Amino acid sequence: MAHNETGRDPTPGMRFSPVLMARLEALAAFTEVEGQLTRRYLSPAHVAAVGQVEAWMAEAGMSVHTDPLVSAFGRYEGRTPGAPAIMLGSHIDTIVDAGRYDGNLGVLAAIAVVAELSARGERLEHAIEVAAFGEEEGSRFPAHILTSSALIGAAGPALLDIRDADGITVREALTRAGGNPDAYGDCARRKGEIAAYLELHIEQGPILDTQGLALGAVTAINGSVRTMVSVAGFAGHAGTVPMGQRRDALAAASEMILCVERIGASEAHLVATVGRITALPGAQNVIPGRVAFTIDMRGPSDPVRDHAHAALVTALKEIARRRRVEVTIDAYQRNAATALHPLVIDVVAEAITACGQQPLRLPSGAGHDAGIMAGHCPSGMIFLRCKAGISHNPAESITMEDADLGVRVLLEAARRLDRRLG
Ligand code: HGY
Ligand code: MN
Ligand code: MN
Repeated sequence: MAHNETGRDPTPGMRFSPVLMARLEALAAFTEVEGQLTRRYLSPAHVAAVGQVEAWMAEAGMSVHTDPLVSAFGRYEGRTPGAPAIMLGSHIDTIVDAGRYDGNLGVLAAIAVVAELSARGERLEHAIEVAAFGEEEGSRFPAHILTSSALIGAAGPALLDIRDADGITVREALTRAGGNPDAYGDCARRKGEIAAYLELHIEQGPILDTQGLALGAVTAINGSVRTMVSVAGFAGHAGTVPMGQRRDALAAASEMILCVERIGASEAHLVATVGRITALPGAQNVIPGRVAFTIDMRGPSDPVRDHAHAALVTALKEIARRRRVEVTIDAYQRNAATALHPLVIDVVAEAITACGQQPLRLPSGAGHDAGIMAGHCPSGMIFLRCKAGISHNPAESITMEDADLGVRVLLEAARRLDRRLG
């Protein structure tokens, strides 16, 4: 893209997205399940995708390395080798039966930005690093935004003992995937190595699409608390135990789940979701004795969210008492609501304007690696419109035109950040 002092793009046209969209399709083939995109952290599909992303990084002129937790990094030096980097990143792990763009778009668009700089022989003051994080979703291990947390030094040895649904530990999975579990501490970057972090990501909500806008400057990321609830009743014969004598764990959990929905709807901007449930022994003719389900509660205000979560815990315990079942409630991961950096937000808004679009400033209901990086360096996000806000669904979609705009704005923002960070 030709670049002039006004920062306005004199050559509108889809310069980047034909390759970008083709690569997003190609990357979607790295899946655990034929016919859908499921690429959980450290699966063979994820490890193969890391290899493909690193090949594209190298092709774009970057030096490449894989860290001990199997995140991929590409580095494009600035005018002075070894200079602090502007990191452009996102994640390449996915949920089960995912769309193509959640996470993957940000990583491949960042590679397109470096390819453009490289093709033009353009060097910035700062290096550019591209990060392809893993286990952002937490769809394999109950520990989301895991590898970006390790990058900022927030991971401890306990992470290696976390188990997936099959009982495999992070340590075992890393060893199988060619990672280096005992060197997880080496993932941590020193303060100052990364001057800023910027992530292009689909909005995963309907605001941009509803307002007919392509891009947004993200102001904050909602905080979340992830909880595992276990209900213990008493298994029995479905045909013989009178209804009044049952301690039915699934019926109790069902009443609890409706309570999650009621309390989630009790505050503006608060949301609460039960995404997964297991009922054992799971036979048609047995009264369920044990049930486990997840709760994902989020909101822009930590105090409001925590107050709602406390009310929910009280309500679940009351339901358990009344139904004579045992309940254990493990709030295993909390992430604070995070404001993104004012300078980065402004630069993103300016870059959107420079690319001929109206910048909307908006918060993110979804969690992102940027929420972790914000604790380490000035961080921000560019949201790209996705059709009807659909995400965490294979129907997730973006247009070729918007994808091209996304790369151009990411490139423009990187150039502007380079000048503004000093
Ligand atoms: O769950 C989230 O908000 C993100 O998609 N990991
Ligand atoms: Mn996601
Ligand atoms: Mn994501």
